[in-house]
Amino acid sequence: MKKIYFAGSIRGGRIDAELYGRLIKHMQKDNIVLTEHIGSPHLNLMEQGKRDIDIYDQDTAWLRESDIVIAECTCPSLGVGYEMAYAEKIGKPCHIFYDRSKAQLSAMLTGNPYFCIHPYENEAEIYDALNSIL
Ligand code: 6K6
Repeated sequence: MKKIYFAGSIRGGRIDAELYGRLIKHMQKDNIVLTEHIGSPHLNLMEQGKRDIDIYDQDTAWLRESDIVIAECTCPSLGVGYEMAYAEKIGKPCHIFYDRSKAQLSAMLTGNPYFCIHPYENEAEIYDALNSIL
């Protein structure tokens, strides 16, 4: 059982929120996902009243606590990009997924051999990859 930090876009746009929810549910079968709120359809309401400084402190603490970082990067997000760099700095294994028909990932990620990059064409490929990673 691994502690997973799952990263996905919030203020960058919520178009893939349902996908995040399905991925989180899949990973939760045998693992702990520290960031299950990322898949919530009610995130806007949950966000109300939270101070950005507390979000930053909590998320960086969870990154340090995690065993592995999994990111879905099809929808570009500054926060997720920051988290990838933070995870690299503290040496966490980092797997990045994106839909190759919808997005071109930043060269700052694809050009860095530290990251395990998984371009996919359909959702089933993500579950296969997650099963072998976890
Ligand atoms: C959500 C649910 C309850 O409270 C909230 C408040 N917002 C955030 N909570 C937790 N993590 C956040 C929040 N906003 C951004 N993040 C982190 O940055 C997440 O871990 C995401 O992976 C990433 C998204 O960054 P943006 O730039 O798309 O917001």
